[in-house]
Amino acid sequence: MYTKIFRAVIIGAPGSGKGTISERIVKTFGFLHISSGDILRQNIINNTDLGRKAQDFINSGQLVPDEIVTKTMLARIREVGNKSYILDGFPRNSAQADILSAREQIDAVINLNIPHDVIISRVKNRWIHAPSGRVYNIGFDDPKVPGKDDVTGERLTQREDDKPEVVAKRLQLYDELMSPVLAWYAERGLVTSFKGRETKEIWPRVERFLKDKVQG
Ligand code: G5P
Ligand code: MG
Repeated sequence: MYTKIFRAVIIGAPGSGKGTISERIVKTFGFLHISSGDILRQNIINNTDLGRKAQDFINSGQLVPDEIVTKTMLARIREVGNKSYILDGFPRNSAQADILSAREQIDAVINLNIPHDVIISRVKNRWIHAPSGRVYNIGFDDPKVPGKDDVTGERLTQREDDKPEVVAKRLQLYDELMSPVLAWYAERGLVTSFKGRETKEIWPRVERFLKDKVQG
């Protein structure tokens, strides 16, 4: 459908809708979704060496050390090869952004700008199917059967790091570490920001933006 290879990064605070918007990008444009958080959570479920190393950092709202995440993410990007992708959750600070820019040519940065009060009320209602990364929200994107994943029927869980005190910490860390990363991408003319309170107002704008980019 779309032949041009496009490499995008999606940036936004915890709970801003990066996963939700990425899922729609996957469905509409066929991009691959590479989510550092999903990869780390899958590793925790599978009790891998990486999962064991990452678990305590994630549950307490801290970043997993750069060398662990960077190695994993670069390997995944390499695996993807010559395909369009949307990177979600990586880079997460200036050091990761430097490493990524040395390896990959990023075509666009989609910045989701959602007020903190909206985020705090959303994450309380978030339920996930951790093995796949599928995300639900009570009252917004309900599973067909309460508490069960639509595709596998398996049990949904809440994220350990969605507890209010951990969310507050993640939001603070995000502002501190991502402001310079956003500024760095903005200086290079790569950032397009989408401001709003709801995915239904943001998604049509992201869709139009990407259509112009991939067809242009
Ligand atoms: P993650 O997994 O990267 P965050 O904190 O960046 O986590 P998160 O929480 O996954 O981001 P999101 O993907 O931006 O949020 O948001 P989402 O899941 O799509 O939407 C949030 C909720 O709102 C969902 O329930 C969704 O259904 C709902 N929703 C969406 N739109 C609407 C709407 O319009 N209305 C309503 N009512 N609801 C809506 O990172 C987690 C941890 O992993 C480690 C760190 O420890 C990090 O804290 N990590 C890394 N560490 C180091 N370096 C890296 N690069 C790392 N990457 C991850
Ligand atoms: Mg996410």
